[in-house]
Amino acid sequence: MSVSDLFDESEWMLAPGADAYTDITSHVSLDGRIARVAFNRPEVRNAFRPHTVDELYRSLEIARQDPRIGVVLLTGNGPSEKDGGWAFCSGGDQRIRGRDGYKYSETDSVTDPARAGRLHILEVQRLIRFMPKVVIAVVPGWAAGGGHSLHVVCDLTIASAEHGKFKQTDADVGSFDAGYGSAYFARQIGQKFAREIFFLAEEYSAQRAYEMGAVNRVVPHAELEHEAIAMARTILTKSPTAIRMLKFAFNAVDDGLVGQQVFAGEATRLAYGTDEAVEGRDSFLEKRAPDWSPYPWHF
Ligand code: S0N
Repeated sequence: MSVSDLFDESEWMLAPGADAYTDITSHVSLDGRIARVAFNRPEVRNAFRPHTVDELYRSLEIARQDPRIGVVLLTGNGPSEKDGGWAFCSGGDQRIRGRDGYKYSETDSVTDPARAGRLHILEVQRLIRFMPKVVIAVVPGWAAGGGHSLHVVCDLTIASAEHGKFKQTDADVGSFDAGYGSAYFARQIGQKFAREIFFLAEEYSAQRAYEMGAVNRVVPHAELEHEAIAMARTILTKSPTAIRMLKFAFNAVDDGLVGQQVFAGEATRLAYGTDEAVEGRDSFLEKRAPDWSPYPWHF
């Protein structure tokens, strides 16, 4: 099978280190400016096990640190060879979840107590949230459970009209994302809809999710990745600094002091680029009083 039926090989090259991945695929556009990271376990609707999350984190971190990349597409490969089903991600792999910790794989009988209660998918959520690049959830099929939460935390969502489906199963399986997956989701689409989606755990089409404000665009299945790349190309025509500051401004109001810290760090980075800040540094190094006279008290 090729990477995915929607994957256009002529657009992509392998990302650094990607040939070692088993649970995901990771590519970069030929001009190096867009990353495509995809769950690659279609036989389980792209559920993630701890190893999947490790690879996901690594590939996203590589994209974060690549100064040419401005947009990341997060998606799921498919369809499943078993039944033709499509998925973005169906959340945590229920076969390896245990009371005492996580097994390393579904065939392993040993659990690792050091992993008990460790949900490092939340570290991936934070990486997406705080990455100064635009992350687009490209949803070709099911976004369920922890997979639903991942789409929520992405900056934008584009979904397949025919196969895109949304369902928050957390309460069905005794799990709950009480952070971005629910509370921030309610900020996005409103309290009543968010509570309905969690409390009833029903299935929503891409069109219905769009009407609720959870999805930006619904496009024909065959066009999904091309449309996502087109969105990315539009974003790449914009000022990187403006996009970065806007993302952190959108985040700040919901992220408390961490949000303020991230935004403030970027403001300080901008200030360090001014002659005024250079004068402050130089006066210290030259053991003299700073001369602020060229710098007005702007109004
Ligand atoms: C996605 C759903 C709605 C798709 O339904 P559909 O199309 O009818 O397909 P199925 O026949 O159900 O599935 C096809 C095959 O895929 C397997 N499968 C699907 N999802 C998972 C999964 N999450 N884990 C393991 N296997 C999965 C099916 O079993 C089936 O296999 P076969 O063909 O062999 O029978 C539907 O599949 C569905 O509802 N899936 C479960 C969604 C879910 O509840 N996810 C977990 C929710 N919680 C979280 O994600 C939070 C994260 C988390 O807590 C965590 C993190 C790491 C490790 C574990 C966990 C954890 O959950 O505790």
